[in-house]
Amino acid sequence: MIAHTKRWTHRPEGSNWGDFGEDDRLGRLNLLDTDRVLQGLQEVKDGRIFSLTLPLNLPGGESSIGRQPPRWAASAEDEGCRCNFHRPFTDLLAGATGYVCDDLVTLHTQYSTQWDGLGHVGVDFDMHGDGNAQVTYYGGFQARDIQLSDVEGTCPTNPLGIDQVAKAGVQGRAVLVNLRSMCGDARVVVGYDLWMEALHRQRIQIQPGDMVCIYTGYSDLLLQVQGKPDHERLRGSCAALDGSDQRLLQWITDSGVVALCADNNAVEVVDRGSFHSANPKPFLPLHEHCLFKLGVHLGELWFLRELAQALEAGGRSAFLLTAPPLRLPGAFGSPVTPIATI
Ligand code: UVW
Repeated sequence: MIAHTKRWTHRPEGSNWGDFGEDDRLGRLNLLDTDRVLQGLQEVKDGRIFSLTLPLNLPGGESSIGRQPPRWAASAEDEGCRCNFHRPFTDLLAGATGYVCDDLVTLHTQYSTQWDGLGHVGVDFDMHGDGNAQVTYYGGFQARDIQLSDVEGTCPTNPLGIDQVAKAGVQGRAVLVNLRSMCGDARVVVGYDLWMEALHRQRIQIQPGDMVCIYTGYSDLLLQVQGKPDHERLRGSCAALDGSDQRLLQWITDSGVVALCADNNAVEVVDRGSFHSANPKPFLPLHEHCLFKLGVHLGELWFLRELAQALEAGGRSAFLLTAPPLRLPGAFGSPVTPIATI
């Protein structure tokens, strides 16, 4: 087999690999420079802030791909979780007074309000044009570059880890597209035409470097049922983007957006029924386009209702978004507590 000195020699058609440097790990987040932060600050008019997170124990129950709600350890000191704890930790502290509460929580990083990291979705791709397709991620990182640790309980090796994003910070101008006001609460598959109609009707000007939040009402349904989601009903509810619409994907490329953050579970429609091994196609085409080709991060299950209402009342759509993930080394995604300032 030929040893290649560069990570890749052919980039996927329509991708931007290499545009931010050969060893880039941030994708379009590179566009969030000081100018973008200052532009975001210009959208702050009265200083109101909105927390865009759900309670992290929602949606509730096990997700369709096996993600579980956060689990607290039993409140026993030797399991690491302390509640109203008063025994001194060491003999040196004998006689010290006071109580301590602290937590041990096990959580699926992408169970609730989250960022998908660029290492979340890979594709079989022949990046040297030698007929040898390999599992490949953004920027030509391969399966061998992204591995669980041999030491149980320690962080994976992942050059595209979400910690890169935490270190860079995530702050800049964002706009909210209100699909609920146009589509209502029924499942509407939003392709390029409907998307452009929403932008036009809401007079939204998207600039390269913007983060885009997409309000559909899905998280409101989750809040209503308080941890007991009816998956059948949810599948038939609220708008979601049509990842199979090539014109919509091309819009994402051309617009220069940095991130797409929706209040639904996958940004795009998750097609469960039309796969055939004779004619394979991507399970999540918008994920592949954004995470694998463009380095556009995806936010999912954000809580956007209060922000959407405030922006609508003010006749505006732009705001300052601050949304760093946890600096979890090598993680494939992360919970996030996004803050909108308007
Ligand atoms: C999958 O469903 C695989 O991912 P996500 O949560 O990003 O939609």
